[in-house]
Amino acid sequence: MSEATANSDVVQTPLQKIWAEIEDHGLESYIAELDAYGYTVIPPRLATPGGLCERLLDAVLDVAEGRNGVRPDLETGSTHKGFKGRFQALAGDNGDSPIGDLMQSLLFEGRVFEEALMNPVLLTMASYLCGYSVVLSSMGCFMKGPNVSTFALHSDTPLPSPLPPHALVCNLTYVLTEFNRENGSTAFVPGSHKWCRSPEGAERKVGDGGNQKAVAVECPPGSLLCWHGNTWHGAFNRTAPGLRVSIPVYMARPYIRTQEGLVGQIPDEMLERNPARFAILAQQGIAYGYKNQDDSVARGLRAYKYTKAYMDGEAALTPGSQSLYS
Ligand SMILES: O=C(O)CCC(=O)C(=O)O
Ligand SMILES: [Fe+2]
Repeated sequence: MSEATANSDVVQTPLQKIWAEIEDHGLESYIAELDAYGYTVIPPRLATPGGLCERLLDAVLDVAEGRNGVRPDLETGSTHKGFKGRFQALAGDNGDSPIGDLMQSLLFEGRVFEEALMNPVLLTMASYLCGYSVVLSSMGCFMKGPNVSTFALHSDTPLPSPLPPHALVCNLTYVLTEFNRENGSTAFVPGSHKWCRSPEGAERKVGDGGNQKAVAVECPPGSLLCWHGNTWHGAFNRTAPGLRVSIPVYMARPYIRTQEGLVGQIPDEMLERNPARFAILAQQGIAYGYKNQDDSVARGLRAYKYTKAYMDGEAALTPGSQSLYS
């Protein structure tokens, strides 16, 4: 690090801290790729050590069995072939769900999902893209069997175009089964995060006769697929037997409307067993969204309590620093 970047009078503490984290985890080349192309794949050895991928896969298979009453068939995909489910309306006459089954609100389904959220590599990528005040917007699971419908290209930024160049949201997806085109992997348009707009009309189509700039991502189970919220992406349909399973951890800056509404929903024991940052990630630092006067006071006090605990903890780690909370 140069003399200037080591000096907190010159470079803000959050920038110094995020760079130190990137170096600690050996993520420099993935950050470069993310900046250049709008997405990157972090390999399993860095993204999911300690059997995290296998434990997440087991856990989502259990959730699927619990919610749908049938154990998913990973080998043949027969349980999810041509799945329509609640996506009947989207599917059209000859179509099926472009994303298979979508199981939402996983954070409450077991400790392994808390671990997935607190994964230091995932948090480094999220903090780099959306700041240290980033929150969880949603954590769900896509479970897709053989299907015919491709998933149209879109950006994840929940705003009309033009989009700001910095990431308001980011997507950090745990890849739990092999991703390639035949397996229905995610499609990306490299560099599209710099265009600051969402795709429209014919440029949204994935697959034959579709957007020729869309490429299939290829990576092994256990990878973490990370993208800037503006990056154009969708998915190829799955032509191979079996299931494609992934957990998108969708994160947002705290002033962006989130998919899940977690304020007041997190049990105290879950907050107590996790570090102070967990409460911030779980939206407990957000005061907006109150229902009445009493709720506005309660939410304000709760937000102050959890934000202070997080900031005090960070300040103790780096005495004399400027606020990391940006
Ligand atoms: O199904 C896919 O691979 C794309 C998922 C997606 O669009 C998302 O998680 O935002
Ligand atoms: Fe998306």
